[in-house]
Amino acid sequence: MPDRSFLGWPFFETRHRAWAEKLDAWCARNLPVDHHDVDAACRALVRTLGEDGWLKPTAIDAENPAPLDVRTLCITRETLARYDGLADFAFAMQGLGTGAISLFGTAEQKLWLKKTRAGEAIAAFALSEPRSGSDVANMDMAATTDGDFYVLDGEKTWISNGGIADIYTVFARTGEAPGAKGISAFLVPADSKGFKVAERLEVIAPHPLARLAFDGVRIPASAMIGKPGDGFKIAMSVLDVFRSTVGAAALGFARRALDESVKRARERQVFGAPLAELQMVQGHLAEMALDIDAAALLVYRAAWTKDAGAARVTREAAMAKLYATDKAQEVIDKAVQLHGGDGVRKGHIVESLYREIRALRIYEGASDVQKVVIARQVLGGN
Ligand code: COS
Repeated sequence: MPDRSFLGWPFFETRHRAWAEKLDAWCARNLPVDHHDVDAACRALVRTLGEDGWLKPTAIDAENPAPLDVRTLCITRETLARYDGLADFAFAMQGLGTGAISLFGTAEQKLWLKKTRAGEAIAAFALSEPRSGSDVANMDMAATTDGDFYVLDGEKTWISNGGIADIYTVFARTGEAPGAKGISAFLVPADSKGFKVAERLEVIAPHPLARLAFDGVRIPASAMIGKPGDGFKIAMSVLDVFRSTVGAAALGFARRALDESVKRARERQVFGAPLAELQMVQGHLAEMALDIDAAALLVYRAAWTKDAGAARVTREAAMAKLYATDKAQEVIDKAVQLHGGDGVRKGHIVESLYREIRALRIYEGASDVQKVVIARQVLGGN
């Protein structure tokens, strides 16, 4: 039985506990899905999650006016990740891909949110480029004005849901000022002329991922999200919300690794007794449980702080993401060790967790970038 004691912490309200319980039961009935064809699996997951109401917290508009509730996003990611990494991915990208629209979009742009919440449209967040990943302000992609239109030219890469998304939140240089102050955000439908998926990218934990090409993509000025030149701040504000949720997904993977390890330690006989009787094994299990609780405290502290109305949670979110993803990697590595040969056997749950966790220390701001962000906050900067 997974440890649910954290739900008793004062960060949560009754509605969070009820949501977690219902979602857990849903996951037990519906997950994991077959990952053989990841595009088809992802499309089906988005549709089912939408139909069954689980995508409701991913986007806000007049119909769903509550502020984005980061605790609900985190609990959902943690629970889904415990059962199926692809289900967590499908949920998370609906939120990240529409975050800028939820927070800064016009009523017209928000018409898309009804569809993304229902699982009828898939969303993606297109920020990284071949020449600028961690250094966002250095992006090359250009958006030039042409009457009442903008024309987008350039490339985006490592774009999750690239290839299956219906809409992309795209960041491009509009040139109001050099660097961070000359970037704007746009809503670009996948059927825009001149847009194409240049390359599908395969990674160790497969999910839809692509390099995208924009060749003279003409979009109306009304497709701009927020104001000209605000794109960098919009991207950072969205990441402030979703970085904590990456930590929550890592927590879900780590909890699953601990659950599997406890089971293994109880069942596996070694030198005439269960593995669990070896003090060295007990030491590993204790460290895993400790790392998970410490990570959960940081994740839910960040989520609660945002939900309680803080204007910025840059420091809290960076700490949560950094600590939870790095520690989950260590927890899962211990789980692999405790499983011996089975831990590296293709198809074993622990082997898949080992592959799933690695990218979380890179995407939405690598661990190294989180340290830069935390240090700047500590030193009193941005
Ligand atoms: N919320 C709101 N505004 C923010 C912000 C935040 N979290 N972080 C920075 N800003 C503002 C700053 O206040 C500054 O505005 P002013 O000049 O008006 O004060 C402006 O944005 C530029 O900030 P800064 O000078 O810190 O920009 P840098 O280019 O130095 O940013 C980091 C550096 C590393 C913080 C940034 O590039 C980053 O987060 N990189 C990682 C990107 C990432 O996560 N990529 C993954 C893509 S999604 S898979």
